[in-house]
Amino acid sequence: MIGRRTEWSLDLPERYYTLESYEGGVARWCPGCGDHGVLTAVQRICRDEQIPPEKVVAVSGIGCSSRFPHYMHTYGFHGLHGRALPVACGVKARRPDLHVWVATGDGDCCSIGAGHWIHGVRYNMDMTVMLFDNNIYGLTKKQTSPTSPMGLVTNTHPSGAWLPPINVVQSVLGFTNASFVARTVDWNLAHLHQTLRTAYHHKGLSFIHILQRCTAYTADLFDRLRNDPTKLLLLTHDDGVPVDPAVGKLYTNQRVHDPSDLAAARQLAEPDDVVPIGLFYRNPDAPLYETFTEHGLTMTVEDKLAAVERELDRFAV
Ligand SMILES: Cc1ncc(C[n+]2csc(CCOP(=O)(O)OP(=O)(O)O)c2C)c(N)n1
Ligand SMILES: [Mg+2]
Repeated sequence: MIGRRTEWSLDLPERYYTLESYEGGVARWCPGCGDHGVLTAVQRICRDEQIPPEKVVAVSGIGCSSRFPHYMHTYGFHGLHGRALPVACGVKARRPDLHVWVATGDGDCCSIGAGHWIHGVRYNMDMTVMLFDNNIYGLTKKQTSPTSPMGLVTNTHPSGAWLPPINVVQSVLGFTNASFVARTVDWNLAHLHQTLRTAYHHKGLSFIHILQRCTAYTADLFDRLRNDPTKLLLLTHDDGVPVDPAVGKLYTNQRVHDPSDLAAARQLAEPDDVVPIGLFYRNPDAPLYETFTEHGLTMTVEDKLAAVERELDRFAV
């Protein structure tokens, strides 16, 4: 036939995804902001796992950290303030085949979004939730957040934050049906990467509390932890976050912690001068809400209409 060569094949070559496959717009976060490292870690995990970009959705609320979806060359949803988790649960309910990364801030999650925080964790849908905790409202320029330490001078509390901060890890460990709770820091990229990778492989909602530097408003807040590595307690266990040799060498203050032990996890989460990082708790048997929402996903429109008709017929007089 004219114009058609029989030796041509329409089979597409196998795709290999590089870091660039996941890179969206140029990140407009400040130089030195901890958010850059988290973004890179997520892109690296997507590349290492070779997740097709069209199978990834980044979901967020509002805040500096919530600009995350713009910088991923995947599907994304930059939602409303505090509403990252309801959007993410909705995506997961209809499209359980997609991997959802949720980016939320300490204001977004623990203040206006606190109600959704409790129920999102309880729904335990398979997604990775990253709380970027810079202890401040960054985007709106330095208001007290629920995790601001007492005495922190902010625009809403010029004489110092008035109330004790919410303990994020302790709170999540108190929520019903929590299935994966970890903490890491943005300034140790190896630990950050391994924590997010472990979270990605968990089936259920993995919640990661990330201590994140804001160079503009809370620049020196984590200096105490950064300048003295013994102020961080590295949690180790065969079922925990794998310890990179360089991380093990830097953080000599270590403790073997079995992540199936909820009581021990809660004790570790108590406020202390020394801050534990790693996996606090994991329960692979916690029920997942998508086992409920998956019902009927494969039904055709005709099947659904027929089911509705059948139900209505029961009330026919
Ligand atoms: C309903 C609503 N209330 C208030 C705001 C204003 N607002 C935007 S971002 C933000 C706080 C952001 O802080 P955080 O979640 O910690 O994110 P960060 O900027 O620190 O990453 C606030 C109060 C808003 N956009 N919508
Ligand atoms: Mg914040």
